[in-house]
Amino acid sequence: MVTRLVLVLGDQLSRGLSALGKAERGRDVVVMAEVAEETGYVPHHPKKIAFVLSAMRHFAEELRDEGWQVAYTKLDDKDAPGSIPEAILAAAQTHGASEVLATQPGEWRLRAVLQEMPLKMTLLSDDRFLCSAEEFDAWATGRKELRMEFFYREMRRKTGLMMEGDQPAGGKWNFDHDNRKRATTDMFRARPARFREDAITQDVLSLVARRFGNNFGKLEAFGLAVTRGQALKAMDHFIAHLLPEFGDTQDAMLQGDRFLHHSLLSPYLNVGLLGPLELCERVEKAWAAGDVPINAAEGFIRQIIGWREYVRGIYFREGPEYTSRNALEHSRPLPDVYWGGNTQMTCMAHAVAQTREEAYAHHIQRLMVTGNFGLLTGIDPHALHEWYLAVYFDAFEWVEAPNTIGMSQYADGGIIASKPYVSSGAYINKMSDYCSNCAYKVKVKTGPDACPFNTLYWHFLDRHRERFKGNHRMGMIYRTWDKMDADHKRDVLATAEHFLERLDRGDAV
Ligand code: FAD
Ligand code: DLZ
Ligand code: SF4
Repeated sequence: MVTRLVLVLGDQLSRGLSALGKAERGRDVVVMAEVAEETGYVPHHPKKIAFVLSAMRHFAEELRDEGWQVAYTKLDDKDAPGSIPEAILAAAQTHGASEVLATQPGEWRLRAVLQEMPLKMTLLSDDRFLCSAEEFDAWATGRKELRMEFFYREMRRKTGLMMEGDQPAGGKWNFDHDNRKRATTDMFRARPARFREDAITQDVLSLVARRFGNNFGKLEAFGLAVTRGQALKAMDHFIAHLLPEFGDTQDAMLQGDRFLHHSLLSPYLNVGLLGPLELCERVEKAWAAGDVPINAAEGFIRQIIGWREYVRGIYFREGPEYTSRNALEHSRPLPDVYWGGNTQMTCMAHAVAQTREEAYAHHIQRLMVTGNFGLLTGIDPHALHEWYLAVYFDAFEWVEAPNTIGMSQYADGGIIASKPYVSSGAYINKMSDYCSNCAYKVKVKTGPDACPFNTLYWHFLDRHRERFKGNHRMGMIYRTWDKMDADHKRDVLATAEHFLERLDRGDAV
C-alpha cells in the first residue's frame, strides 16, 4: 500500500478532524509543520505564536502516543520548510507519497495554495462546525437581510440546545434584556484558569522569544492551555465559577479586571482543542441542573452557535475579496496608539495595554473602544483587519475578518451590521469605570478637554450623512444633530478636525 500524507494545520488540532478520520494509522504519515510563512503573514503577538506552536507540539506527541507516524518539523530545524506547500512536498519525497488527505483550511489564502499542489489532494470539509458553507448559503439565499438572530434560531432548532419541543426554553429566544449590566468593582469575580508551562512549552517560549521578541506583545506570564486535557479543565473552570454571571457583566469594562466573567475559551475553540457542541452541551447541562441562570446560559450559547457560526458562514459566502472591502472609503493609516503609542485616552490606553500583555481584549473592548475609535477616525479597514489578526490569541481570518471588516468597521456596506457600531463617550462611560480616570472629560462636548469620542461621533455621522440618512435605525440620531445650535455644531466639528490633525501629525492624543 502506498503511503499517503495527512496534513494537520496549527488550527486543526482535533482528534475528530475529518482528515484524521479518513486516514489509516498503520499506513499514513501525519504532516505537521511550523513554518515561517504561517508565523509571519502578520506580525502575530508572541503569545499567539507560542500558543499555536506549543499546542501543535503537544498534539503531535499525543498522536505518536496513539501509534501515528508523525512527520513534524520545527521552525528552527535545519532545512525547515518555509511554507505549508514546501512541508508537504518535502514529506512526499521522504515518504514516497503522492496523495494528501487534508481538511479544508479556515482561510482562503491557504485553500488556494493547497488547490494548486502538484499532488493528488483530497480536501475534506471541516465538520468541526455546526453549519456547513452549503447550509449557510441555503439559509442566506433570497434573504434581504442576513440577521444573526434568525440564523441563531435555526441553529437552536438544529442542535436542540435549550429547546422544549420546537419552542425555546423559557419562552424566549433571547434573554439579553436581563444582561449587560454596568460592572462594579465589588462584584465577585474568579480568575480564568491558568496553566503551568511544561518542558515543551518552555522550549517554544525560548524559540518565540528569540525569533519574535520584537513583535508587539509580551510573552511572559503565558499560562494558556496547550492540550485538550487542559482546555477541558479551562472549560469546567469557566462553567463552575464564571458562567453564572457571564450575562450580567458581558459588556462591562473595568480598569481593575481584564477578564470579568468572560470565558477566554476562544483560542481553544479556534484551534480545535474544544468543540463548540460539547461546550454548549456542558453549558446546557449546568443550566438544567439549576447551577446557571437562563440569561447566562442562553447568552453564552448564542455567542457560540449563533455569532461564531454566522461569521464563518459570511466569510466563506462573501469570498476571498472580503478583507479588501472598504464601503466607507476610509484611508487613514493605523495610528501609533494601536501599537502602544502614548495616549491620554484611558479607554484606548487600557484596551491596548491589555492587548499587549494578554493577547486578549473582550468583545466590547474590541468593538466599542478600538473598533469604534477606528471607525470614527476613518482608519483604513484593511489596516485594522491586519492589526486584529496579529494581536489576539484567538485571531484566525475566518472569524476575525467578518468581525472587523463587517461588524466593527461597516466596510462590507452593512452585511453584518445593520447600522455602524459607533458611539460617543457616553456609552463607554456607562459600561466602564475608565472615564473617571481620564484626561479628557466625558461630559464635555467641545474644546480641548472634550472626550474625543463625543466630537468624532458627530463628525462621522456628518461626513457620512448621504449614506446613512435613509437608514431607519439612524433617523433619530440625525434629527438630534439637525436640532443642535449651528454654532455648537461648528465647534463640535472643529474640535474633531483638530483632533484628527493631531492624530495625523503623530502627536500623542
Ligand atoms: P466570551 O465572551 O467568553 O464568549 C464566548 C465565546 O463566544 C467566545 O470564546 C467565542 O468563541 C464566541 N464569540 C463571542 N462573540 C463572537 C463573535 N462576535 N464572533 C465569533 N465568535 C464569538 N473572536 C475570535 O474568536 N477571533 C477573532 O479573531 C476575533 N476578532 C474580533 C475582532 C473584532 C473587531 C471584534 C469586535 C470581535 C472579534 N472576535 C473574535 C469576537 C469576540 O470578541 C471574541 O470571540 C471574544 O472576545 C473571545 O473572548 P472570550 O473567549 O473570553 O469570549
Ligand atoms: C497561526 C499559525 C501560526 C502562528 N503558525 C502556524 C504554523 O507554524 N504551522 C501551521 O500549520 N499553522 C500555523 N498557524 C495556523 C495557520 O495560520 C492556520 O491554519 C491558517 O491561518 C488557516 O486558518
Ligand atoms: Fe475614553 Fe472619552 Fe472616557 Fe476618556 S472620557 S476614557 S477618551 S470615553
